[in-house]
Amino acid sequence: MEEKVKAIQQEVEAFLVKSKEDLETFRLRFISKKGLVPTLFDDLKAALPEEKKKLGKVLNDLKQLAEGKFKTWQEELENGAATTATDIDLSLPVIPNKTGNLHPLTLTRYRIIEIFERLGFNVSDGPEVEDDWHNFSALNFPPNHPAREMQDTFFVEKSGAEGSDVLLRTHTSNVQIRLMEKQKPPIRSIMPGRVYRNEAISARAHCFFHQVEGLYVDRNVSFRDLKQTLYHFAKEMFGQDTKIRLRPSFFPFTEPSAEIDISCLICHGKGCNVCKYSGWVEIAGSGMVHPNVLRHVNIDPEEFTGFAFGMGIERITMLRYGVNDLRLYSENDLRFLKQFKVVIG
Ligand code: 2NM
Repeated sequence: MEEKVKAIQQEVEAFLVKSKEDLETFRLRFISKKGLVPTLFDDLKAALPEEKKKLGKVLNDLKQLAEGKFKTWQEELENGAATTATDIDLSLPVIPNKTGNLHPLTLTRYRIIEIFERLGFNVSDGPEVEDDWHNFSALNFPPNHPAREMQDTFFVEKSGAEGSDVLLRTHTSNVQIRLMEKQKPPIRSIMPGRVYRNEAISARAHCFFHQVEGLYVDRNVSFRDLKQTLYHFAKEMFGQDTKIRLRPSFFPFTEPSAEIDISCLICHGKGCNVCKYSGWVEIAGSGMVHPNVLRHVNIDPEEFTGFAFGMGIERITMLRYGVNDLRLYSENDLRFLKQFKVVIG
């Protein structure tokens, strides 16, 4: 009898339950009225009186073991948790996914490039440390323009000689000038890049930020090409029901010039604090390339015309994702950066 008990105990201990079916098999085999453990109690009645006490205790222990196991498994299966009998412990913490992700400004830059590449624009690049000629003079900035002051521009070297100061570019238009110097029309190109301005850092201003400028120069390029191109861009970027509005503006390098607004994405024109209750938000500056600029790069303004535009990547990213502080882009706080995890491809 003792051996029989031992064998059954070993079997109970080795039994694996992974499903409700397993559990029922366990119950029928060991616990149910005709199961092995109750049957042992029947056998106990026939045992010798001097053995009864000892065997009774052993049997009670076995009964408790079997019923205890049954109860634990039953609870685990009911809670949908892993059973202690499986190899996989689903209660362990997950292995963290340590892959990085693209910066939100990079995501926006990629999207802008994608939209313009489909229209036949290519991407050009140029230096961030620039001379005065390519950053100001060639772009028709007059000699005493305020942007040329120390308060607005970071100078690397101030030589005093006209056109030769070295500075950190204040816009990516320097790349347009360099491109037109070495390539003649047709030109259809966009220039994404970092630019620098001597500004105090706040939620709305930073001493460096990112722009995408665009340039299209050919015969018969007109203002309506500009308008339709930026209308197409706005719809691709912000949704097909986006409207645009042009407001007259002024830049030294374009004439005429216009500021481009889009209908407010947040309130759809009803009025909110993103559009300051106007229903419109500014996204870009633009205009027809000034004839003086074309002359500076030896392109005949009688033969060729062009349009140009510039937009801030930070600003477009703010509208896209609801970012409300420029400083977030450069603080490298992972709690911010991790929110832009996207699956590419
Ligand atoms: C802007 C707004 C309007 C611009 C003009 C030129 C060039 F070189 F063709 F004259 N490049 N970029 C331009 C025009 C930039 O940024 C707000």
